[in-house]
This record gives sequence, C-alpha cells and structure tokens, in this order.
Amino acid sequence: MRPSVLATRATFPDIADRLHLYFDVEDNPSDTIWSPAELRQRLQGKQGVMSTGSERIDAALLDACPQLKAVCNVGVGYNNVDVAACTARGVLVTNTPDVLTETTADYGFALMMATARRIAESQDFVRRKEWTKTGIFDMFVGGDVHGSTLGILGMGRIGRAIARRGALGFGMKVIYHNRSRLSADAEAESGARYVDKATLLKEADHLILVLPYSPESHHTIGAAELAQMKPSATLTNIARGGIVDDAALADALRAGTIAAAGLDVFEGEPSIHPGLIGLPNALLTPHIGSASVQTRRAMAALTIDNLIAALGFGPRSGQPPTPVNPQVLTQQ
Ligand code: 8YV
Repeated sequence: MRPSVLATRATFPDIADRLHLYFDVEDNPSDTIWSPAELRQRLQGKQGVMSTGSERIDAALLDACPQLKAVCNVGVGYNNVDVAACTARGVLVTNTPDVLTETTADYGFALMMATARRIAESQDFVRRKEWTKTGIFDMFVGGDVHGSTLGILGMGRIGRAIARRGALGFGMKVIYHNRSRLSADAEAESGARYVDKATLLKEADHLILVLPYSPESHHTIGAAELAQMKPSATLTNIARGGIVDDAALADALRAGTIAAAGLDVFEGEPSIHPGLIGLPNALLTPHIGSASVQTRRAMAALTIDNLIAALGFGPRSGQPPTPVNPQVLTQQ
C-alpha cells in the first residue's frame, strides 16, 4: 500500500504532481483554513503532512495521529510545530530555509519604504476621490529612507539580506541587535554594526523585526520598547505575530509615540487586533513576505523533496535536504 500524505493548503499543481508519484495525496485545492478538529480528522492514517504556519502541530495532535512520520513545513519559521514533541515521537520536521531569503528581504524593505513614505494612506486618499477636493502639498509627507538609520532586530539570513539592501542600495547607516553577534566578516559583508537593544531602539529611524518567534521572543516589542523609539520612527514586522504586543502598538500609533508601522504578521492572525484595523498609520498586509511566484514555487518544491526523502522514497531517500531535527534520522 502506498503511504498517504496530507497537503494542508493549496499549492502549484505541476509541482504537487511529484507527490502523486509516490503517495496517495489528500490536498486542499480550495485553500480553506481547516479547524484543529478538521486537521486532526484529515491527518488520521497519514504518514506525512505538508503544513504551513497556519496549523498548530502539537503533542496532542501527534498522539492522535500515531502513523505520522514527517511534518514538512512550507516556510522557514516552524514555531507552529512542537519540535521537541515531534523528536520525542520520532517524527521528522523540515522547513524551507534559503529559498525565500531574498524575496522576504525585498518585501521587508518594500513594506518599510511604503510605511515611511505613506504609500497606502496616499492610495486610500486617491481612491476616496479626496484629491479633487483638497490640495496635498503638506499631506503625506513621510520620513526619508536613504541616508537614515536602519535598525534590524534579528540578524539571520533575512536580516543580513535586508542590511545589504540598506547599506549598499540606500546609503543607510545599518545597526543591528541579535542574540549572538555576527563575525567581523559577516558584519562587513552586511554593512551593519552591532549595538545593544536599547541603542537599537533609540537610534533607528526605521526598525525592522526579523527574529524567530519563541516563548523568549514573545512581546519583544511592547509599550516600554516603543516608548524608547523616536516619535518619527517606523516599525516593520515581517517576522511573526506575537513578537510585537499589538495592543501596545495600536496605542503607540494612536498616541504618536512612533510615526507608523508596516505589519505583515499579527498575533492571532488571520484575526487582527481591532485597534490596528482603522489606523491610517498602520500599513497592514496578510503575511505575504515570501509571496512571489518564483519563491513560493521553490518553497513548495523543497517541501516536496523533503517529504519524499523523509518517507524513504526518491533519489535522496532517508536524507531530506533541510531537516530541523536531524537526530530523528539516526534514531530510525
Ligand atoms: C510563509 C513564512 O508564507 O517562511 C516563513 O516562515 O512565514 C512565510 O514564508 C508561511 O510559512 C506560510 O507557508
């Protein structure tokens, strides 16, 4: 009997075809977000799952699905998966690093620029046909990006790619804070200088968050941190909801503690804190940092390579390209 796998979200049919060579596949062409109960029911008897950040894969779900052998996440972040619980049960977890770095850095930079230059607010004004009623000379004046100070919190692959864009493309002074400092070579290549968190908050004109979510990074940016930023500063979050205290951010944006925020991720998404929805100085997008055709195709292809190899098929059988808990491979 062929193994069965579940693909929780819609993907490119020509790429997904490769799954059908090896497995019986239950997929989700209408891209519905399944409830936890529905996910649990659909996972019964499946050996592998192609998941995204929208599904919580925890110990209770694993215990309800004892046949599951591989959780292959379409995304570099995997905070939706309890990796320790997977490892303890011999379930391999994989992710999609590298293939999305440059696209996500492009998006972080774009969101920061659009926030700084108030592009979404301006578009809303044009669409409301208000331009015909009033002049705009002093409206929608934002802060400069070129020559300003870019602050980056979290300096992994995406953080470094954003730093390069700022330093090389826009003549920005780039400062960063990270759990561990980069090597001198990596700092030189990124054009970024290490500072402590307080200095980062105080000096950044544009602060971009690119750190992974974990219980330790929960609410890394809250009321106290926002109060240390410049009133003219912008905050861009392309990392994960939960890193920012969205209620505190809504208060800070309303009070003018900081100038504006560009947010691609939210606590409890797809629901968004009601305080953020109506704020003109909050630019809100639906978690599309990696959403270019080329990158999403590469992410899907890498996830499928992982799934095929993890379940013992294909040219890399037993050696999936990007395991998160490779120790499971030697336990088997
Ligand atoms: C994905 C992401 O859109 O890679 C990540 O961690 O957040 C995004 O690239 C998300 O994981 C959905 O697949």
